[in-house]
Amino acid sequence: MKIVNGRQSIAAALCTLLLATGASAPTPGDAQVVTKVLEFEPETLTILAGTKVTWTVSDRIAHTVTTGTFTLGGNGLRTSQNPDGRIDLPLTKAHEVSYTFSTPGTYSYYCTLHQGMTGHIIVTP
Ligand SMILES: [Cu+2]
Repeated sequence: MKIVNGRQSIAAALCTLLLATGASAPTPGDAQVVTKVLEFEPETLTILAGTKVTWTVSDRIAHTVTTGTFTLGGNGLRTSQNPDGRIDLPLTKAHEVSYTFSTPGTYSYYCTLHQGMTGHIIVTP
């Protein structure tokens, strides 16, 4: 009887492990990026194509979500930026930003108001 219980425990543990692994894999649907004291969290978000990403403010500071290319200096602050026009919207407590990424690729974005705020959305097929 003890052996059976042991096997059940192992099976339960494996099941939990599988569920935990499954939960960390990207799934289509909705995803969130939240601002935290002048950072986008997570800084890099991996999603499946067709996922709608919503940016929300949790640091009570006004930001923007602006897609494009940029270069970073050694201190992690942007030294140049080139918006691509895909997304360029104010992000405030009252104005969330949502965008559905339908085409696989890597999309970089930044906040035009804060030189240290950058992020990436990796869209997989
Ligand atoms: Cu900002």
